[in-house]
Amino acid sequence: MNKIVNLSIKKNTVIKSEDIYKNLIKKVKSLPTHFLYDKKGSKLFEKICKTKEYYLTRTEKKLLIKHSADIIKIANPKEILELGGGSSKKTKILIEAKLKVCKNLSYSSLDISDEALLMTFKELEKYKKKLKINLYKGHFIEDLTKLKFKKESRMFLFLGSTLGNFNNKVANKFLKNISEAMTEKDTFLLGVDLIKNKEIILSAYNDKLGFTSLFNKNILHVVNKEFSLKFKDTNFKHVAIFNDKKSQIEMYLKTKRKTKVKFPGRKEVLFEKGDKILTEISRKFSDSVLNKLLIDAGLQVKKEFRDKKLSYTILLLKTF
Ligand code: AVI
Repeated sequence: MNKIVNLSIKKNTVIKSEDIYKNLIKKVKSLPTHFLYDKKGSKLFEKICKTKEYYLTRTEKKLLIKHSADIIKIANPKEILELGGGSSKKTKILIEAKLKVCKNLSYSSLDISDEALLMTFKELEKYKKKLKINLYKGHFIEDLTKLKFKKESRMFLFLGSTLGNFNNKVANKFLKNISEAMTEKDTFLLGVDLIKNKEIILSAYNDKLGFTSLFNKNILHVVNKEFSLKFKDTNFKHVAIFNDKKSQIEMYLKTKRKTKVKFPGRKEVLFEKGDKILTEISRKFSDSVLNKLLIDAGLQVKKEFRDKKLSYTILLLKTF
């Protein structure tokens, strides 16, 4: 088994109980999104990806199957570096395309979740003879620059429209970080969900089997464990709405009844019936918003692979 290298998440980026408390007494209450992705959350996300409503994974996979040979030919990577890759099922398509035309490849995955990294390893283990696998535990914004790279051409991967989970400021910083880490030989493959019919988007975040609801509520178990709290998930329901103005899904936990949560060494946080806690945003980009983000980060499109019907795009980018 490959060892997971811990990039030792900086102390000042570790969230304290105090920060959770402060965010829950604000008018717009929220919990940090990354707490959705513990072991159970990562498994539930895998299940969401397989639901019939969640078009993102399927569409992106289809695009990769169709264009992987082309992507590999243009990018010609010696190393693939995936940021927040989840279980890397889709990345396998690119790795296979590359291994068809060459015998050696390095693959590095940087993810916040041990579980996701282990799933990645399981998924890619069979290529071990030809593929050097490096697993890094860390945050793909703060820890990206800590990675040691080969000087040869690399392809950064950021798939699944995870960019949509960042607000504009964070997305901007993230893209700039990547752009600054890139040399002119490197490329960056970015998968992004675009604006489309609202009903299609809404149903993707309100699947009938209820996996998104379980995934959302799981954040309460994570913060309970992490900060010795006693949120009862039965007091909350999953709500996902589409904010037209911001062009984003907003996922909330809405209180079903008046409820309170005691913070160790602090007062209780009181929730009125109907109060909402924001747990995640998922932006759906227009071409103009996306282009502005790319230009601001010093990135330009080398080639685009787009599914017109489901409005999803994979961009092969380079720096300018
Ligand atoms: C990981 N990320 C791209 C997913 C999304 O679609 O924003 C997370 C997710 N949340 C609910 N369903 C899926």
